[in-house]
Amino acid sequence: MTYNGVETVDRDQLRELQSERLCDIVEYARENVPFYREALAESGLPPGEIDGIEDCSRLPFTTKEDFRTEYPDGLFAVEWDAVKRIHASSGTTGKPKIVSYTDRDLGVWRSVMARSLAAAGVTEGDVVQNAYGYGLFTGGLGFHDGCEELGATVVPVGGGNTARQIELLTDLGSDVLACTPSYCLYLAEEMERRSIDPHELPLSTVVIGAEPFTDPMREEIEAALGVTAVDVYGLSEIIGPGVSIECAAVQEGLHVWEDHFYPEIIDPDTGELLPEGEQGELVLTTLTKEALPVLRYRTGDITSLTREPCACGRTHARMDNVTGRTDDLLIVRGVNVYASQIEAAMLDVSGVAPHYRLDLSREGELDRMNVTAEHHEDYAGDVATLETRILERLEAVLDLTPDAVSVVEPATIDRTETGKVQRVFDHRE
Ligand code: DLL
Repeated sequence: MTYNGVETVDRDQLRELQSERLCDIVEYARENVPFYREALAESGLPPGEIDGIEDCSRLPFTTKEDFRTEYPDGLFAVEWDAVKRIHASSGTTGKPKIVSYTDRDLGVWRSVMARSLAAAGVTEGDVVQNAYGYGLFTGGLGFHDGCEELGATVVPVGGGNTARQIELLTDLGSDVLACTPSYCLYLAEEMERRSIDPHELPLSTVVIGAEPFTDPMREEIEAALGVTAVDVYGLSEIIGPGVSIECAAVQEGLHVWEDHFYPEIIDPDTGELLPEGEQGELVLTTLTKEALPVLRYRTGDITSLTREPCACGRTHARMDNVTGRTDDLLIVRGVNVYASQIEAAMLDVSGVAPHYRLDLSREGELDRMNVTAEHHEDYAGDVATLETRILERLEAVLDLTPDAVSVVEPATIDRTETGKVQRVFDHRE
């Protein structure tokens, strides 16, 4: 079921709306953000030059670095008294990116989150256990507001506190669980350890996002909990969760709410626009943001786009599941590989559980890669065989021979109870 008529609007009408909004947001950013005034002038785009959505690719990019140099509020388009909320996203290094919202922005966020939850199959009467972290991270409050807007019952438990999570899931009979995929797996494991069978609970849907996961990982989650896992995507710089989501009805790509966020795919090396269907870096432009309008933001996330109609009836473009980021590319002895490719290849080997870590180091001039993975609880074979199978699979699929593969007992590798999981440990710097 759709939440808002705009989700199924005719594509010509959608384009018209996008064109109008793009022209307005470009002039708004020029007038109110000195950074954009300069960037637009440097790009040779005088006022009035942007005439429609087809001109979007003429605009200059905004990068993560721009958020850093303009820290904390250099990209804001409004005075502080109009800012009603702040969130932040912590990078791995340096200062966090500070993002701001006016009342109207918070309204847009609530409504795109409500739409997203409805697309995931959540309905008014559902109980949603929100295990995304509350605080500066956008996950907790983003989901919270969206649930309220939709009229669902929100259980604001936040991240971590696994014993409490399980107790609430059981006692309240939550219908929906919202959390990261890695935490979802951890909860499933802990339930098994406590002899609680998730299949006997009313839980039917998990809404997972905030970090990459592969299809085999999703299958593990669905089988362990007896649920449908729906992929939700977003980022603080654009709004938070609710930029795009899969429709539970079809689950072939994530609908990007194009009336508010305009997506493009570029070649990350040249910056050139790529045609529909090709994989590249996702670039997003906010069409309606007041406090923090962002033009052509280079997300670093790798995906592709399609505007083919979806059987669910929604007309908004769909992006592929994000399994990697441009800055996650590992170069190991000259071979380019993403952690997600290693994950997918390993999980193809039966008996391997979706808990692993990759350790990269350097010996003299040579890179070393050690892979550690757990075997499944019910794996009855010997560990050495599994290690060989993983090694062979990685060689065959990725052309990469790890220096060591260790298969360890279940529940050996550290779990992440709050925040985003880290699986790659690069000790080479
Ligand atoms: O992670 C917002 C969010 C919260 C999304 C809850 C979904 C659920 P940031 O902390 O700013 O915001 O991190 C954004 O996380 O650029 C991606 O690299 C990654 N990411 C987010 N969702 C997905 C997803 C939130 N579904 C960054 N699949 C993004 C893969 C994702 N990666």
